[in-house]
Amino acid sequence: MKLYITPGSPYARMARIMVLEKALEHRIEIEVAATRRANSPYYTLNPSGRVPYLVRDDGVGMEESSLICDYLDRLDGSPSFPLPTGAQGWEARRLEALARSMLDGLAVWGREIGRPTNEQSPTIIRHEAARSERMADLWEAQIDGPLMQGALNMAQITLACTLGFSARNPAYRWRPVHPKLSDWFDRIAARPSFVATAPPSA
Ligand SMILES: N[C@@H](CCC(=O)N[C@@H](CS)C(=O)NCC(=O)O)C(=O)O
Repeated sequence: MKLYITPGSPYARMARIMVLEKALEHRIEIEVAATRRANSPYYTLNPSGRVPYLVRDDGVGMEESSLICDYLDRLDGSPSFPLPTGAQGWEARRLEALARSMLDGLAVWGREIGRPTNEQSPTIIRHEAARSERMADLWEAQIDGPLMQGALNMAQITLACTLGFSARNPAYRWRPVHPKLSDWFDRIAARPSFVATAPPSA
């Protein structure tokens, strides 16, 4: 199978972390895709042009980090990150959705600052910067919960890839007033799968 990524993409990073956490390196080849450029040959493979993108052994391609992570987790028939049942399952999905919501905002901000300066929108940048501050405040209050402190799960992977995106945006400084979140991030960022997939600095 082939997993298409870019080294700086936090969404692709989730899939790359899953490959490492599940020890699937022998089954999944990682390919760097040429995204965000006119007429990239990657578009013939994946018309949306997005990463992550997993081309399965049967030749079928799949988008969406959450779908790809779930697929990779179940490849060996023994999922390591299944959703808990009952109320805990809803809590896990609630937390994962919160983390993804924060990441989606940061991705908009990241795209904006990637444009030529004269095409950037200060309004969008202000809006996303403010959203990211509110979300970091929320996480500072939620990070002590059992699902964020317990065994690795998709909510933790999503939040850690979100916070790690600060390497790509120097203006996204969430650490100073969020000491608990900062400690939590440092612990999870030390895992080999996170170290190996750390995004290059902008
Ligand atoms: N909802 C998607 C988002 C994927 C996404 O937006 N990826 C970005 C990189 S961070 C991308 O491929 N952008 C290329 C483009 O917009 O053309 C997921 O969770 O996989």
